Parts: sequence; structure tokens; C-alpha cells
Amino acid sequence: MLRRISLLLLVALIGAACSSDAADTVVAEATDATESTETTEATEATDEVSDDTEETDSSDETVDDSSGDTTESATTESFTIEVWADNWMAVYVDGELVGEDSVSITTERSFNSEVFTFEAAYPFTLAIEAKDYKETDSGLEYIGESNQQMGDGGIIAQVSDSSGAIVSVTNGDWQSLVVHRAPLNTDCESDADPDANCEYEISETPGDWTSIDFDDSGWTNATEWSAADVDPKLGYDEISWDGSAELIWGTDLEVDNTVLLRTTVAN
Ligand SMILES: [Ca+2]
Ligand SMILES: [Ca+2]
Ligand SMILES: [Ca+2]
Repeated sequence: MLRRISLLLLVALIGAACSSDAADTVVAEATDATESTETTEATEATDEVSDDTEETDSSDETVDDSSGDTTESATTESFTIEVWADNWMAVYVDGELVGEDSVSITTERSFNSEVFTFEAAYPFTLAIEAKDYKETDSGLEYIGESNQQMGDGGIIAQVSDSSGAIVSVTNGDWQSLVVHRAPLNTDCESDADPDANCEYEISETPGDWTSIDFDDSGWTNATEWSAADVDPKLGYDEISWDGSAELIWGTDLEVDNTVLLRTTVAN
């Protein structure tokens, strides 16, 4: 009994001794990855109990070593995202840009797919900025030419782990926010002066919308669209799409020109 009480006391003392380190870790890493921090703390606690003969002398070193090792090697994996967009995309993971469309958004008919690899630990946040090509804020393309029109958009993506297993696909579970809509008065499509007569709505892009902590609960579910709706071209056929991957966009393929998309990937 005495021995058990002593052990409990020792654990409590060590817990108190390392609590300030844990607090520092939280502050320092809060902006990077909340989940990694939690994992690190859990591992530290385990180390402390097993190192009970060394007491507080070595606790600082133990904490520092374990936080470096466990977050890098034990929980981080390699993933690949395949993505096709009409017309442009940038992909972020936990707030970090992992790749963007290699063809400029200012290029007409820029239909191409991209493959990006990244390192992440579950759960991670995927955020994609997707843009339909528009010549001006009127929302139109080929302005002044015989085929002046509202362009349409669409995007599809799938994420696989290092074994090749699909771990995430685009679908209606993704959250979406449309930040550029034009033209609101669609009858301006054939207007001789669309920049003067097409109306548009541009919303502010939240500064931290790609971060893992961003609250997207006020956003709306992405809309799933069929291949017949989007008519995906070129790079789309270079990728073997999982049957569960859906083309998504806002609620209007033509008027919604810039769409922010987010999801969380858990294992
Ligand atoms: Ca493109
Ligand atoms: Ca458009
Ligand atoms: Ca387009």
C-alpha cells in the first residue's frame, strides 16, 4: 500500500514538474498542428512514468527528445493528391500550400490535372481554392468575340496514402464558400459592354481559411455535379478516378467563379 502511494506521489510530482514544459509546447506549436501537440504530450507522459528512477533531472531532455522524434516519425505519413480542375486550383494541407495548378488562371481553356505529394499526420485539413477562368470581374470569357460567354467550372480530387489506398475524395461532404460570383444578371452574357453592365459579387476570403483551426461550420456543403454537367476535358482522363470521387463546385457551375473548399481527413 505504501509503495503504491509512493508511486502515485512520484507520478503526481513528475506530472507537476513537466506541466510547465507541456504548456510551453502547446503555446509554441499551437499554430502548427494541434493534433501533433496532443500526440507529443501523450508520449511525454508515458516516458515520464517509465523513467521514474531518473526523476526530474532528465525530464527536460526526455521531453525535448521525444517531442522531436514522435511528431516527425511516428505520426507523419506521405500522401498523394490527384486533382483536375476547370480551370485552376491551389491545394493546402493544414494551412501549408502543397501545390498549385502549373497553368496560369489567365490561360484560356486551361484543362489539366496535377499530382502533388505531401506529408501529414491524421487528422489533417485539406483546403482547395478553385477558380473558373474569367476574363474580367464580369465573369465572362472571350469578351468581344463571337463566342463571348459565361464559362463554367468544376473540380475533382482524390488522396491516396503510401500504399495506394484512397483516403479522401471530393464529394458533397466538403464545405464550400463561393467568394466570386458573376454575372449575377446572366442576361448580360451577350452584352456589348459586359464590364459596364454585368453585375458581380466578390466576398472577402477569410485570412486563415486554409488552417486546421478555421471554423467552416457556417459554410455550405459543396454541390456534386455529373461528368455530363461539367464535361471534363484533357487531363481528367489521365487519372484513374476512384468510383467515389465526385466532381464538385458551388450551386451554379457558371456564375460561381471562385470557390473555397475544405474537408478534414481522418483515418
Ligand atoms: Ca488548369
Ligand atoms: Ca464562370
Ligand atoms: Ca471554365
